[in-house]
Amino acid sequence: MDNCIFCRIIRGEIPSVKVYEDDDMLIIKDVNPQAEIHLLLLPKEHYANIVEMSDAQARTLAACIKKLSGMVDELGLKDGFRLVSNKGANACQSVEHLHIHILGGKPLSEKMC
Ligand code: DGP
Repeated sequence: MDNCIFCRIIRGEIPSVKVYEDDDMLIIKDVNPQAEIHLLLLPKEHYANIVEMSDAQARTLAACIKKLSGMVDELGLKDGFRLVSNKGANACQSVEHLHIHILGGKPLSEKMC
C-alpha cells in the first residue's frame, strides 16, 4: 500500500528502530510508548485489521506470535507482557495496517488511546 505508514516503514522509506525482522514480520519500537517496553509486531503483508485477515494471513500471524514467544528473554519481556490489537477508530486504531502492540514493564500512561 503506497501511503500506509507501516508499509513504508517495512519498505525502509520511513526510519524505525528495528528489533527483529524476517520474511513475514517486522518488530519495531513504538514511537509513542505507553509502557517501559512497547513494541509493534507488523506483518509484512498489508491488511487493515483482524476482521480483514484471510485464513492464510491468520496462519502467518499465529506463526509470528509463536516465534515471538521464543524471543521473550531477548526482548526483555520475561517478567510478563500484554499483546493488544486494536480494530477500528472506536477501539483506538489509528494505523490501518494490522499490528500487535507488545507491552511490557511498567505502564507509562493510563490512557486507552
Ligand atoms: P493504534 O492506535 O493501535 O493504531 O497504534 C498505532 C501505534 O503506532 C501507536 O502506538 C503509535 C505508533 N506509530 C504511529 N506512527 C509510527 C511511526 O511512524 N513509527 C513508529 N515506530 N510507531 C508509530
